[in-house]
Amino acid sequence: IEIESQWRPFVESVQALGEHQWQAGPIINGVVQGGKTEAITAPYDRREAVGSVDFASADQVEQAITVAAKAYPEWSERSASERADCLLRLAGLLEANTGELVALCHREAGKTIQDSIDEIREAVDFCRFYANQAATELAETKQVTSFDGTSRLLSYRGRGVFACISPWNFPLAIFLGQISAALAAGNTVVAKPAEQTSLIAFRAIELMLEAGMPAGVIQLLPGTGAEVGSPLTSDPRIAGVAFTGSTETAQLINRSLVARDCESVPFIAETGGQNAMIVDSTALPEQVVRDVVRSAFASAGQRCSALRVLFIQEDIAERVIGLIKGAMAELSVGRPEMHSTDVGPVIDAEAKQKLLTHIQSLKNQAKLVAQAKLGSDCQHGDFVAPTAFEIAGIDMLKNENFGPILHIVRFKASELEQVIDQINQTGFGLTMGVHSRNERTYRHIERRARVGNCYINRDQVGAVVGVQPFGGQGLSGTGPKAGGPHYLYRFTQDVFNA
Ligand code: TXE
Repeated sequence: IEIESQWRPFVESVQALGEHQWQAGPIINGVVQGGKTEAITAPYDRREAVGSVDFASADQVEQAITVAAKAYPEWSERSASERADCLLRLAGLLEANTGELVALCHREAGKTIQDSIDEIREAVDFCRFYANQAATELAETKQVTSFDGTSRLLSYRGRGVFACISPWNFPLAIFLGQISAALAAGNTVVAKPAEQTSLIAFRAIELMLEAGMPAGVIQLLPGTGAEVGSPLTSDPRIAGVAFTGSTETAQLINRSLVARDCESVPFIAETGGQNAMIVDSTALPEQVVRDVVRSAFASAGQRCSALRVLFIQEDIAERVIGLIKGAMAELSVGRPEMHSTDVGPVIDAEAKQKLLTHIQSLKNQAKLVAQAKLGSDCQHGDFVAPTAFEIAGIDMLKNENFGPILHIVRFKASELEQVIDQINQTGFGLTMGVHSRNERTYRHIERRARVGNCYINRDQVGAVVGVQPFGGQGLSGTGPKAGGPHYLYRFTQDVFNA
């Protein structure tokens, strides 16, 4: 009852905006521009129109960078607290418009109401966190004394125009997380949201302008990676790139920066994972299953932190797998605004096809453990039934499978070190989970795991701005962690004065 009453206002705003159509396009110097129009439909029912977006052209990429470059000197000269004030006002406006943003996030990205609420809250937290950090830490001038006794004053400045490129799976939180850090640090920004979620990004930039952000400081370029992202990141006037998305795209961008001999251009990348959980025989099976189901299938498995490969010690494997089967039979897959829905749609038909192809190929090579049933309301949307397979080893998986698919591997107690080695050898290093009641075991695994975030005896889906910073290593990202104490500094340069 309590949860229902928390949800009610948001469900009501989704219903009130039921037929509403949103429009979006490039925003350059505060003016909305036209472009090639794309229709947006809801992932849970492709018959339902959500609105339309105009994608930016190559000329508009050029213009947006010119405007942002011109606005940089004035913005970077402003005090950190003035810059922070704009972001704090934005945070207030996001809160005031949560109902609309939840509706938009739900309809455009297909997120459940709870995921949509969490999304808006995280975006608000990012804006406040970087604004407050800038207003306190970047406002100070520090005295630095070198080994020969000479003193210098150290202050921080922005770098210039930052390109911020974001994914669809956190269409507001990651989008505004990158932008708010870049702006708070004194840069101007050209932002390219994921092509699937341009509407919510557009609405956020409208609110940012309403909050008093100067028009030259933030430019929005909806469009595809090839047509907008690539020319944007390869423009020599770009002083830094913040990117969140797949490892493949990050590698492409990195190659183009290296080809331009741009080692001095910071490339802040947060990318994919092949996240594992290790369960030993001392773990509590019921708790393991609750956390496994949430880690693998929450948000339809479309979280970068989501569990992909579950390693279970042989002795309790039968019991845990039996419970997983039972839990998956209970999963409700369907329209995301329903309170009873556990798993909503995936983002689009292409993602669905990729996942179905993976499921089909594993059916020939591995043992199908369980597959949840699709609800009767799934036929017009991009739904993938949560599926679990038992596989021979993690090396069978070459890519990240970004959806509700769980792979299970059994291991013997004597093989624990090899299991950790195999996980580390994937080259990814985003999240890992451990379930064990033996403190020596879980501390040992935690020490050996080459991952950004290790979760012990809990689910594997958490990032909390300022409290539990998030980010990976290796193929999963360049660090430092978003929402942590060092992230903001990657957007600054040190300035020393005598
Ligand atoms: O990525 P894509 P998606 C990861 C997650 C998964 C991915 C999902 O693990 O791998 O993000 O996002 C643009 N030049 N994380 O499918 O396709 C593209 O248009 C420049 C990790 O959207 O790589 C979009 O705006 N840009 C995570 C963005 O790149 C290009 C948290 C991402 O697209 C481009 C969340 C190009 N050549 C998701 N091609 C973490 N580690 O924190 C595409 N784009």
